Amino acid sequence: MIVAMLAAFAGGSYYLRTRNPAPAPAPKTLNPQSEAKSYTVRGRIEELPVPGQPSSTLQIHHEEIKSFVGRDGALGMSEMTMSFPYSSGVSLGGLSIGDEVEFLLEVNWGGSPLYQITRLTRLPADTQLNFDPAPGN
Ligand SMILES: [Cu+2]
Repeated sequence: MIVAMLAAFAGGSYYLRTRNPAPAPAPKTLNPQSEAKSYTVRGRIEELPVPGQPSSTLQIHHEEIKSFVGRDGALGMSEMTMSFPYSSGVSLGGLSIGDEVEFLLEVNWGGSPLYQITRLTRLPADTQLNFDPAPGN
């Protein structure tokens, strides 16, 4: 009895396998929006989040990121000051405005958040960042 049931089950499963093959795995897409990328970036801290002030952010003037792939696939991001979300593992303790830092920026245009800093270290105070000189300098 049990043997008969097993045989029937095995036969049924064989039937399903042969008549309804599983769909092939989707081919890996080359769409940049679904590719997670990370960039090592240097910059200077312009603003730090202040506890109790939700509008305050981690703001960094970052160097040009030549290999950056934008949401539309465009290559490169110029130097600019912008706010960055950061992961819970990133400690900002001991950092001050004006500090020069190197950070890992993880970008996933198909994810949430779209981008965030996942690692950040302070650079030596005499680090020369590559910023365009301000007009008149
Ligand atoms: Cu930017």
